[in-house]
Amino acid sequence: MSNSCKKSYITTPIYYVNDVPHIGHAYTTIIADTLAIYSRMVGYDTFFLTGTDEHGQKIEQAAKQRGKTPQEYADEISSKFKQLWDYFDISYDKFIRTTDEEHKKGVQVAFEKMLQNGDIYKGTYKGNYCISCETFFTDTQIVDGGFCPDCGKETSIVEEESYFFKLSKYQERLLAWYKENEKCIIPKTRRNEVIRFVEAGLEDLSITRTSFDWGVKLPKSVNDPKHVIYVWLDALMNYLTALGYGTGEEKMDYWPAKVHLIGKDILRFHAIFWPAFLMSLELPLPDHIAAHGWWTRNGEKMSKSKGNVINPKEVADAYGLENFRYFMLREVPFGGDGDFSQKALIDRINSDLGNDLGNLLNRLIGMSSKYSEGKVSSQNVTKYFKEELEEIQRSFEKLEPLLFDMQLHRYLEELWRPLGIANKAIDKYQPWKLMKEGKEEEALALNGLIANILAKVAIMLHPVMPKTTNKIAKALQFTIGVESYKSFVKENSLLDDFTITKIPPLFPRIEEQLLKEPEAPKKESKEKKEQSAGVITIDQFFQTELKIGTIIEAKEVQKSKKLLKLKVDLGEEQPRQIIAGIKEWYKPEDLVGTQACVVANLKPAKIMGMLSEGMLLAAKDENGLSLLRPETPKVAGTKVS
Ligand code: ME8
Repeated sequence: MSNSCKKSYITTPIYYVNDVPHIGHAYTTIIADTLAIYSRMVGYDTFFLTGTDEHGQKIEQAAKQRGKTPQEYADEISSKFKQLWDYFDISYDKFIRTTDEEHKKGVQVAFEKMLQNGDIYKGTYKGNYCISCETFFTDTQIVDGGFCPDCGKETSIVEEESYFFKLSKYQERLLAWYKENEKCIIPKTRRNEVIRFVEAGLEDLSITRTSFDWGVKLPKSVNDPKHVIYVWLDALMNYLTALGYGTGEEKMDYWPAKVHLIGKDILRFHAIFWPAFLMSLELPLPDHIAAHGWWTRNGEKMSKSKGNVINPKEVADAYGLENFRYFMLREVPFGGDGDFSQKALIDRINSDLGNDLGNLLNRLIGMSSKYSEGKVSSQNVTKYFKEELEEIQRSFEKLEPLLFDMQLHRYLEELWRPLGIANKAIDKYQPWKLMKEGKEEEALALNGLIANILAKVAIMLHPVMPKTTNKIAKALQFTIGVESYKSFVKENSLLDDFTITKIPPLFPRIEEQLLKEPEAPKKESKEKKEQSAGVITIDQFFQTELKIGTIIEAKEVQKSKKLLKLKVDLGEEQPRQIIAGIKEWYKPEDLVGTQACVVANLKPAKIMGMLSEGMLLAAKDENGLSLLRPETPKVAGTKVS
């Protein structure tokens, strides 16, 4: 950890209110929550921020589609995010909304400051705009002549008067920052990616829009009411306005952020625009911008339209919130993509949590009840298990730097090593044998070793599984917090003697998937598919009444180059009048007495003011048009089938 301060400011992205929270949002928030709990436990004065991003054209459109005002719509979805985080016991200190008055004011103050510093100028912007990503793309960036390189949706050309931020001015300073601060962007590969992007050259950034309304207005001092501030400037500023920037500064001593936790999709905004804005505002830059990977479903991006979105609440309700937290952090190396599967989740619960951790506690409860009426003592642990204790200590020393380096899966992997040592020690020393052999002191010391390992692991696992580890601590008669962290983890102290409290198994075995797999996107019914492929049923065919008609009269239609007026006998009381566009290919006199196939149940229509009571069937190719006729004469009115 850098020692810049004893403060620790941790943020998640503020989520767009155009969609309800899903497993991806939960992942970011759970990582941030883990870091925040850890931060508090190790004694940092911590401030954890999350919230919602509510302005912009995308939100304006989403609201409109639902017949709501943008504010009504934003209120509704924002509260869904807040409710979910509350349900998940996320330990945020502030939930910010970009529609908060203080935030809007803070954004305007920042705009004024950038203007004063000569970093904003007025110009015209023309570019390919993706509403979904709220981003302009250059002609070389767009794909297939007009599609967004990020989300694949169609972009539109937007030309408008705009204020620009002099991003290009900060190119060199940004590069220097990346190069001098190895961990400013985590993982390293992402940092390299950003360096390459910036080295290729930065263009100034359009930071206002005139094409819609739903955003923060420019400060009054600028007096240009048709502009609203670009959503990304508005959104990024939340990290400062949440601390009171521009409205009182009451919490600005938390700045700079220890870590901005984000998904890889929004790296460019955080790693390029944001530090440049901060430089312009003459503020220090964050310690880390950490970009994690993508959660997919069967290898595919999750989206509502594909029907493969995973609802994090359902997963947490079915499998246990903290098991779900553990799974997400353990399963995927930070920065990499991960595919969600219930099977993998069940394996982690049964194996890592159930076998390695839960069973160890059960065995300790069992053995200490049997051998010492539940009494556990650390007294002879060093005497018998010095080597094991040293090995454990080395493991814990390795743990510390891993969390803020975002090596969460390695952190958990490393944390499982002491559990492995404990489980192995039981198999190796076989306390039941020791007891039989009269080596009671050694057997009880082994229980002491196990209890101490469990206590230390519980403390370090606490940020990931707060409630579960509190239960373990309760069984072992201690409390997890700054004090116990200091004494058991930092100073390697051992537990005072205690009598174990029996608790029910923490991780009951899961035998089968508890959630129905989301239904595959609804398949079109066979019939529907055939219909759309142009296939009809026999019944549908017979809805068309086809008959053989005898043409008994044919006349030219005055002033028409194409039409002939025919009288056709369909075996009915009266011949029908049919207006046919066949004049180019047939002379009236040649038609009389011949037969043709007629659509007999067409709704009569008026053609050039004349009633037409049917249609002749004909085939036309480059050689001309031919009426379809029976090979040999048929009685007028014969059905065609
Ligand atoms: O981008 N896997 O908001 P957003 C992992 N408002 N993480 C995912 C994910 C997935 N499939 N889907 C979403 C915005 N996320 C802006 C941010 S910040 C100043 C403004 C997570 O609602 C991930 O953290 O689209 C990603 O960066 C974030 O949600 C995007 O949320």
